[in-house]
Amino acid sequence: MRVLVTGGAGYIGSHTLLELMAQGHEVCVLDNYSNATPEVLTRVRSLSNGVMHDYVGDVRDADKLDEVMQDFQPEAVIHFAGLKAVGESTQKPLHYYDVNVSGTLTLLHAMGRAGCKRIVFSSSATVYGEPVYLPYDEAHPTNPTSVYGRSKLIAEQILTDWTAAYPESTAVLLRYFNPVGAHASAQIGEDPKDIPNNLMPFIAQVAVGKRDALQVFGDDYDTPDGTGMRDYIHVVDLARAHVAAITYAQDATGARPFNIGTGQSYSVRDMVAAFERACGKPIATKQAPRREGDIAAMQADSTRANEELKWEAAHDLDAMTASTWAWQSKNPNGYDGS
Ligand code: GDU
Repeated sequence: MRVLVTGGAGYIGSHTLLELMAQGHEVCVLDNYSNATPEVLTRVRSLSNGVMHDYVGDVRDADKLDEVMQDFQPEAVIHFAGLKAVGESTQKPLHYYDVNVSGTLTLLHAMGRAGCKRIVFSSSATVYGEPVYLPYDEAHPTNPTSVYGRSKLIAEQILTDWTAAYPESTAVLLRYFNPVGAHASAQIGEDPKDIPNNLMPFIAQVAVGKRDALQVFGDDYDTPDGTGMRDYIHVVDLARAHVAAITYAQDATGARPFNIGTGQSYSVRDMVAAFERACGKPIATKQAPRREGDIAAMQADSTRANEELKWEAAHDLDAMTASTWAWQSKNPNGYDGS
């Protein structure tokens, strides 16, 4: 299929491009490089013989979207383009709603003008909010606790209403758990611009000597070692879930959410220990208070994705940490070093 990938130069988008092209899909990237660099696509091209087009532009720019749709004639869109920092979303709520909600609306209008009826949407487990039960299944109540989480849920609801009004359309809503890891080539990976907000890139930067110590946010949660527990998923497994979603969208109609996780969860201390095994050196840590808004533990029930998307996670924790270390040690300054 011809697949338009918004935000294709980002962390998850770039890995997805490679998996799509490996399965023979023709891809077209639209990215505004607000949190990415064109070097990503240079590397993706060097790793694949597939067909990839690319445009620089913003998903809120209707004229640019029309140009891309007219040139490329996509049969499906994977919509990654968006903002994702939970803390920042509280400081800049209108900006988050503008990019994540208005961006999705502008894209849907452009798809309508171009006759494109399939979309795979980059959503998040954060739409569930405080767990009523675990593991979360897709029927779990949605009650996000941040502006970021609400922007994702609102976009999901818009997509659901859109498919209800246009019966031939389909929206696959992928609710990601915690993506980590890097491509086996160690050529592409996660490259946060400032101080990393997330655990794995922070640990990786301590290991490579860019940061002194990891702050462990909270040691008094109701978990076996007192630190927060998450369902970490290898980014290549997550990328493959998008390929499975594209295949599913070929025949499906309507909107359907899918959890994309492994069903296993690990604590902050588990992650530090696993990373120490991967890099062969100690990771310095400092105990810190709980981070506002964090929950104790979360974990996915991904049975629906296993059954309906015919997808399952294949990489274990050691593969996640080893690939992160390979990427970080070969690219200590991320894409800037090239
Ligand atoms: N943590 C630390 N120190 C750090 C960073 C994180 O101890 O420097 C801890 C957190 O307290 C938490 C765990 O590590 O217990 C994971 O934290 P992350 O920031 O890596 O991930 P979150 O689960 O908080 O959030 C991520 C994404 C969100 C959202 C969410 C969905 O950042 O955007 O999608 O997953 O589950």
